[in-house]
Amino acid sequence: MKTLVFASNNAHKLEEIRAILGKDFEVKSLKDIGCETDIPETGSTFRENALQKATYVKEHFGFDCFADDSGLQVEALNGEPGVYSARYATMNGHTMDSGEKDDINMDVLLQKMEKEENRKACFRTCIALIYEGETHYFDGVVNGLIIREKRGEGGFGYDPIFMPEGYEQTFAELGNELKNNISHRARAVAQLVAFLK
Ligand code: ITT
Repeated sequence: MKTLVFASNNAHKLEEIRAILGKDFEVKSLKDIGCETDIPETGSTFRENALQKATYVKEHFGFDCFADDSGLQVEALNGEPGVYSARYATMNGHTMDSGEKDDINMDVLLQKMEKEENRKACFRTCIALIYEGETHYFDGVVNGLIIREKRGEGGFGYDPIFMPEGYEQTFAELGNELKNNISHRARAVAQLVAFLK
């Protein structure tokens, strides 16, 4: 059995990937290898950030490793919030508790989009894998529209304002099971799994 580190402490993401790769790979978290650093993500693309995290683990801990980075890209905003998705409101001058972060990020985006007719957007994930001395990338995209008000209670982040192509409900209304089958992350993970298997 091979050991791979997933450079994340997001329990939900870890559980999901372990369920898929469990029989063939031992997937360790950052905590499992004693990495307590908040690994810097200073790149200007998802790919750069994912590689930065995977490289950090390889260089400091020696394990083969994969890492992901994701976010929302809005066409009318030239791809914003992009790599700044998690801290979009802060970058636009707002201060807040971490509990309100998702809500205020969405408010900032909706306000910028108020007069905008072009509502096209996509969620994007890039996974960088360092495996047996080589680097591989796996991308996942889901296209959709930014609606004008928040709808639904499920998911996280920008889910209440994102309606994926082919559906009349937002990611937050569709429920986690369906979302996790069609999401950007699911698509990137599916490619990673196909490669590893
Ligand atoms: P890590 O510790 O794994 O980095 P994170 O919360 O930063 O966790 P991502 O890098 O995957 O997760 O995503 C960055 C931001 O992009 C996230 O905080 C959300 O605002 C947004 N985002 C990413 N995927 C999303 C999804 O499926 N639904 C809604 N928003 C999402």
